[in-house]
Amino acid sequence: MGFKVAVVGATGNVGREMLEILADRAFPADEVVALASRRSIGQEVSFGDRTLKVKDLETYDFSDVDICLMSAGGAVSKEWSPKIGAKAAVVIDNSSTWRMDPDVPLVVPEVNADAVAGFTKKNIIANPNCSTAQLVVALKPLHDHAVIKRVVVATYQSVSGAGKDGMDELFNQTRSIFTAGELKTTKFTKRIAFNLIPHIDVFMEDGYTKEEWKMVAETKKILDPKIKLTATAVRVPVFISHSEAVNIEFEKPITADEAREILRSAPGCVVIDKHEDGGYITPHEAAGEDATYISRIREDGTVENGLAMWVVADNLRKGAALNAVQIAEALVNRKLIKPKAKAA
Ligand code: 11C
Repeated sequence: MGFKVAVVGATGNVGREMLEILADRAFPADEVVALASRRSIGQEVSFGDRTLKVKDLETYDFSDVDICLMSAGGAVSKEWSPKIGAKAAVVIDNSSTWRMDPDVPLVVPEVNADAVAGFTKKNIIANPNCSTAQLVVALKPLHDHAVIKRVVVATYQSVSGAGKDGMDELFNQTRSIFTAGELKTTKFTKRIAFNLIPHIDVFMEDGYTKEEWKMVAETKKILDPKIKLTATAVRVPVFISHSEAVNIEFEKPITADEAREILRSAPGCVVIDKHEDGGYITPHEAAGEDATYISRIREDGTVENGLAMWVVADNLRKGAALNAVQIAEALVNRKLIKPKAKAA
């Protein structure tokens, strides 16, 4: 007897990936339901070689749902994740709404899988921001070896992080530039085609953006509150995959060769680091893949025990949908939940 899994936000970029990944990884589900807001009812979405008709979130009865993967935006999560949790379904929530709640675990399975056990207070587990997820996957094994003191990161984030509207805006602007059409800017604050925008999410009082703040706060919660981190988050004209230039200062010595060896055998990491033309990963190559790729690992002689590296992952997969499914797998593998149908 398998689980009943609901995917809320099933027509969005991340919801579609969640369905694909559940099917690809043969998650032990007897039934998968696709849910969304009223305007998407009746649309069809792919689940393996089947299609599912999208049902209405508002009227759905969650009583027999075991696991709910939620990716429908912050407002929907705020209202619905507690309601669904109250029906004894474990909600794995991809929004930022619950991440900093002390009663909600924030989990990247390669880093803190055991934290899933803390779901019981609210029946909610939070999925981190995409730019944090890939970063902590790469930092964790190095932290275990040499203890990270400080991280300086600059991100190069794809437009899919801003949803389908972000992808459409890059596509339409690029086409307009070549066809001398009207250049419309609605999703982003400035033109994104053939440009970069050093601004993701809202501005905070200290001049950082919320995206940058999330990387700091989430890294502390998932990996280690003692790590100091500063970030500059930049939107780039790439459709899928976030890239990060990461500079790390450690307490103990670590060479680039040691870091390469550690990362080569670390869960979720793939090292592509040949010191030759093309011997590194680019976001285009990481799109559609599950791994967090690490390239350009080198010692930074400007600080004691410093390393620099380049980290790339598919933001819709490791940054969102894959991480959520891995959290569900961690619950199942630890036998922390069992199918309601079986319990009845
Ligand atoms: C972006 N990282 O690229 C954001 C998207 O807190 O889950 C995900 C925002 C979040 O725009």
